[in-house]
Amino acid sequence: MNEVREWTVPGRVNLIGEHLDYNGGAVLPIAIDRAVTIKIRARDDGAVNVWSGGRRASFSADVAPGDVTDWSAYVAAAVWASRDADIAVPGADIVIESTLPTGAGLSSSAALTCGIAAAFDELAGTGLSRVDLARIGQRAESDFVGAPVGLMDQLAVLCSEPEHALHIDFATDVPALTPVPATWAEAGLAVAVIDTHAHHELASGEYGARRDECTRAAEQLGLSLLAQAQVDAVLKLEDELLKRRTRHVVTESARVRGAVKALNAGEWTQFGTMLTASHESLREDFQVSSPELDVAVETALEAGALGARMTGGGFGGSAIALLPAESVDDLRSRAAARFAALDWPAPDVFVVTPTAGAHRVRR
Ligand code: GAF
Repeated sequence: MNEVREWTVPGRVNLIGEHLDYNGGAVLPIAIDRAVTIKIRARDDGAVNVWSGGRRASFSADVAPGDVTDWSAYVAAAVWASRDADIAVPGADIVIESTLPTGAGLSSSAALTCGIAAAFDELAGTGLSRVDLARIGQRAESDFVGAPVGLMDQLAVLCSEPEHALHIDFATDVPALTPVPATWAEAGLAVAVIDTHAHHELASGEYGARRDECTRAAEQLGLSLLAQAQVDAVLKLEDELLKRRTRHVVTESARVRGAVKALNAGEWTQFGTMLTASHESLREDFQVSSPELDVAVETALEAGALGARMTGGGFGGSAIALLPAESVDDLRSRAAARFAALDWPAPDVFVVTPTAGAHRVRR
């Protein structure tokens, strides 16, 4: 009987730098202390069996895009992308458990695909780098599931270090990764997630539409990537929509630079200001927020947050707030009351701390 191996793969919260990864900009996520656990045992008969939340699915290890479309599609996608990257997958039994909500914009899908790729890589002894594994996770989502995502989430869940944010600069073909100490807890502050329960779905058209708009704006500016645009780029465009998208990318890039300085210096008021300004830009210029996310951010600011913003792709999902640790309970009750008044289900509010990327649990 083959040995069972266990992997823990965290979700992520992006502190700032939204919709910049696919534009060649820089981002600043943390891996969080909510995770997917993957127990995996190799099989030699070419079958893949998956158990999760009382459900079971089975498919062949030589699965191809289009073959699996039910709840196990992300697992099938990771199997397909791993094999396509020359990792030998002879079959497997996989049990998945999670403390990471799905559809909350906290990268449960990246955690699953990257964790499975990392586990197969280790079982097969292929020895791929974490960046290569991240690309396998990205390929699984874009070419199997049909969500044309960037590479931020995969790198965050694979490469983060405990107590650090991960600055990822996508200006070059191989992204540059720099851990930045994340010390807000020492100042009595916390980062809280407000999961709005408004479903977020990247495979639906809006995310891809934003990518296309950014590509068009870059083309009109004669750039290969929109994050290369200078401050005056907006003046050179005629289309009002493309001006807005470009303004977000240019100003968000500046905010990431400012936020990294503030994080390094422990300038928390300044850091918070950047978060809130990022949300305004995502709401007005990039137009990826939602009523639930806007109310979550407003409520966090009313509860005394130094800054708050939506995190991840948007169109639902979660917001984050940087606030005094002692104000988290107040935020939770205010958010419950605001959402109830609007007939929305109560959001989940929980504190997250920066944790390590995917790792094998050794017993
Ligand atoms: C989603 C995508 F998966 C990321 O690649 C990134 O573009 C993000 O939205 C927006 O910053 O999480």
